[in-house]
Amino acid sequence: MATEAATEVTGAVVAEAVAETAKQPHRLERKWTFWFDNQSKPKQGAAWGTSLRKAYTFETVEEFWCLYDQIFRPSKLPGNADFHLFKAGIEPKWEDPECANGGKWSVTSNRKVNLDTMWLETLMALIGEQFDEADEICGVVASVRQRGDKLALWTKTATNEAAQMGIGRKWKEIIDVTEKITYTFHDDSKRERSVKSRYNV
Ligand code: MGP
Repeated sequence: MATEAATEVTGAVVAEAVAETAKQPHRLERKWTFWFDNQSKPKQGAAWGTSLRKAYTFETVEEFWCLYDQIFRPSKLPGNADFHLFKAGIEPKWEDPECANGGKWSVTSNRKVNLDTMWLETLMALIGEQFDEADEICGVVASVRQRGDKLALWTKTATNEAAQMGIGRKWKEIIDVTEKITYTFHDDSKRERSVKSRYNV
């Protein structure tokens, strides 16, 4: 009898602890920022980046889901617009010191549904710190374009081939892509519009 009562009490305590934990926000390893760039109505002569806006910085799983559900799905974007998720403190620009010597893996998507899925899988992998080379990651960009939607995963040290290849391979698994994907250096993009890829995986 006494044992039964003790079990009941223990059960109640555990249930209360679980409920309490569920109420607490689940903190991420680091803070992340969503950005938005709407170039659908570009101002004549405006420099690149004029329409780029920092939208939200968050650090819990709950905030992430709320922001994702309400706003940050590429299928909600107008044409010629981008969403970005970058580590807080890094701007999604070549000029940012963390990106200046970097580059990006790119993948194109033909269907909106596919872009949404690949974007979400990538976001979860980033905030869940699933890349071994997490320090090398800057962020991800989803772009809606007439000639094909695309995702780009920006990384820090373009010349570190081993790190970039590791990230590229892992990213393909995460987004379930079997076709070849390519890596370009920002330095090359700065010099010319159509750049040659440096790595493929
Ligand atoms: P892009 O990102 O390489 O190609 O940038 P995208 O988005 O496919 O091209 P779009 O025309 O469909 O928008 C295209 C151009 O934007 C580059 O050639 C640069 O002139 C400018 N640009 C892009 N980025 C990411 C930067 C940047 O970080 N800094 C600066 N200064 N210009 C940029």
